[in-house]
Amino acid sequence: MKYLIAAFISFVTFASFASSPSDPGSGDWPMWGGTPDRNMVSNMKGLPIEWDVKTKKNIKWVAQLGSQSYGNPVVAGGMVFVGTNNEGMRDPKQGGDRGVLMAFKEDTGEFLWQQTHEKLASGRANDWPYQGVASSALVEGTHLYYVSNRGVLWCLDINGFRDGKNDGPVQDEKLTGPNDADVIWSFDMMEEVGSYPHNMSNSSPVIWGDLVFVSTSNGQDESHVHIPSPKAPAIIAVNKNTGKLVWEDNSVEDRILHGQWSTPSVGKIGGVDQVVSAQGDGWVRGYETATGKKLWEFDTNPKDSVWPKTRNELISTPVIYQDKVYIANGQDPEHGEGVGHMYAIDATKRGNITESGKVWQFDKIRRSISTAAIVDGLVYIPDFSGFLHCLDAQTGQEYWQHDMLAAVWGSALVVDGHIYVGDEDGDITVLATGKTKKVLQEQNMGSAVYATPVPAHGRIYVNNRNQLFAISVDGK
Ligand SMILES: [Ca+2]
Ligand SMILES: [Ca+2]
Repeated sequence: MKYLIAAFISFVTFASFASSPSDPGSGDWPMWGGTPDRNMVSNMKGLPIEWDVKTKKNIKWVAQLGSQSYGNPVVAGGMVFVGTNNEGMRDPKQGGDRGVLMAFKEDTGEFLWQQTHEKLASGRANDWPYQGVASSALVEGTHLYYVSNRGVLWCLDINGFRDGKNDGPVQDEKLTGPNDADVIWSFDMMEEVGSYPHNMSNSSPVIWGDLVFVSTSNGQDESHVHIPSPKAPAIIAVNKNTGKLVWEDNSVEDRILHGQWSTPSVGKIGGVDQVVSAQGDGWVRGYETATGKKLWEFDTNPKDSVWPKTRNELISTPVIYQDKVYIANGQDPEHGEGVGHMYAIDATKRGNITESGKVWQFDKIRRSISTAAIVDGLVYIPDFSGFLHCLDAQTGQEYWQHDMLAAVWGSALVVDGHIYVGDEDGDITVLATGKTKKVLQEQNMGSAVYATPVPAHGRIYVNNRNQLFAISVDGK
């Protein structure tokens, strides 16, 4: 009887997980978006909707980061990992301007270890001063993957040297103390595939099977006319165990409008495992995961649009939901506000699907670099002009919008009937999900929030420019 009950419980668990592919199902938040489809939703319950960073109400802990933090936190293996710069220097031996990935203990916020990267000698063209590590890490088992400010894809041991072992084929780390990173392997995209990242490398890895996928950030040089590496791929697939290149694709060729700062997504679409990549010519492309065979491509810009006034690039991450891809276009925040377009794309179609794959187009969004959260048939997506939109996932009809009164760089997280979204003024607004707008709370984090709040084990983790917060009801 006991075994029967156990079997039944595991069946129920599997069924509830299967019905919500966008929830990691483990209580962790191990990658950007939580799951490979990148849908910013979670099934978690009991998260706080109000807190106060001044009085410490519902604040579990606060950890110091650098002065600018564009990476988003991920939570796995009892740790929180986040990208930042080196202005909160943890080790005087590693001084100066660097990109930094930091690991903290999930329960206490104790700093555990870091990996730092000096800036590229080529300077702002490839590696903008003080912007640090802008990639959100991915954790699978004991391995952590991210892209550094130098355009290198890293695989590290999440336990560093604190496990008393130097893991992986890389054994010649110069720093091997308890606060240093244990490297498994690395893949230098500038050296290996000739990419020339424009201003920063920021792709957040995604894994499917044995492959890890990242964008190369290949782009223009500082002239904003010339593309130094027109033959370099926009997306690569690397074996997650060996760090060897498996496939690459350069459909974008020399048509990059500016940079390539979107991040790939993966899902089963129409029964086919696809990696979806938003690229520097404003097109979104779908590939067979195992082979890199291109399945479809979709232009997100109207034919008569002109760069940079009305034609946009893609910085937002594509979200895969019920065989469709949801994405908004926009531009580098430095370019300011402007017109944008949002699409639902039927990714079961093949070839150039700009017409045949267009399920709907929404033109009342402004330029957006945010990623959608889709739940119960509703899409929640902010834009860079500060409007949060609620759209019908099937039709694109807008139910409501909310003016945050400041630019939004991050994305909305939806969990337990609540929408959390941060803005450049440092406010995090919490709204109720549903077809009617309802603002529940607003709280200020003390400095700009470029990141997206993430849920893990009953807490919310979010970073402002220089601090990482763990937020939970009664500081649990
Ligand atoms: Ca180790
Ligand atoms: Ca090692």
